[in-house]
Amino acid sequence: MLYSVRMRAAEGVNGRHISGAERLVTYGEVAPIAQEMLKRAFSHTRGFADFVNITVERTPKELVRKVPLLAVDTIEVKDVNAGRTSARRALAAAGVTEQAIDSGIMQLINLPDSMRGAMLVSAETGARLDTAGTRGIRVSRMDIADQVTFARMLALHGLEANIHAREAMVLAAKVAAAGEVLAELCWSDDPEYIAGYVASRQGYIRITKLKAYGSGLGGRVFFVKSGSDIRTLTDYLEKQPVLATVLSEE
Ligand code: WAQ
Ligand code: MG
Repeated sequence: MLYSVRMRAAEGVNGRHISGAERLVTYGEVAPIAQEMLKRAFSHTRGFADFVNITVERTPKELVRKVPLLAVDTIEVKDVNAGRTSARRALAAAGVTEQAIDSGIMQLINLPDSMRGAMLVSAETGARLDTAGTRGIRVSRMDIADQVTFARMLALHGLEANIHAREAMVLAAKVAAAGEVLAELCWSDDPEYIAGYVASRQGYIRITKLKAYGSGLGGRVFFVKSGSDIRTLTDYLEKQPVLATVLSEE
């Protein structure tokens, strides 16, 4: 039996999003992880959380789907402009149209504030496809299958102490494994974390600067193939328990 442990912190029950976290762990890890999440919720750079929700849910192992972790590559850029250009190039290479790239980036940078979830955007037209509004679709119930192998792989990239990258790689692996998603664009809503990534089945491309230092506006855009069933995709992203496996040590 595994346990899904999820945390969401906000300024008030339906207030401004502060932070969230998702893990899928054994019984013995539930209490320490819940405690760690609580500590995180109360010490976040986005602000003070006056509402914290931690959910623990039994998850039978038989329901868990294994997905491959993506190969990691880093593009060093000199500034945000260069970073966004690299992101556009990577999205285009993954098959997202220019129109959808423009639209996805505009929808992200025009948000009044960061959402707790992601936007589903057509990879062809750039139109928003989900109906989650300012809440977004939250990917949940995922973790890494083997922490030890993952730690070794992160260390090879000099990322062993980088919790942002660690969590993002797991999320990106789950998202890329959805047949409906062509590519993902992300940068953090943490004001001090300026790196982001473009992910697709071809890999996880880290880009060292995707937003200005100090900005609390981040987000995720999942570029969805045309003709996809949005209900099926949303259900997979929110509900399907997933463990990501490290395929090879690059
Ligand atoms: N499901 C869907 N969207 C999410 C989720 C989730 N579980 N968690 C966060 N988001 C969305 C939400 O709109 C947030 O505002 C936004 O993404 C940013 O979330 O390799 O830390 O957790 O160095 O702040 C990129 C790492 C880190 C790059 C991204 O995102 C690297 C990060 P954050
Ligand atoms: Mg954040």
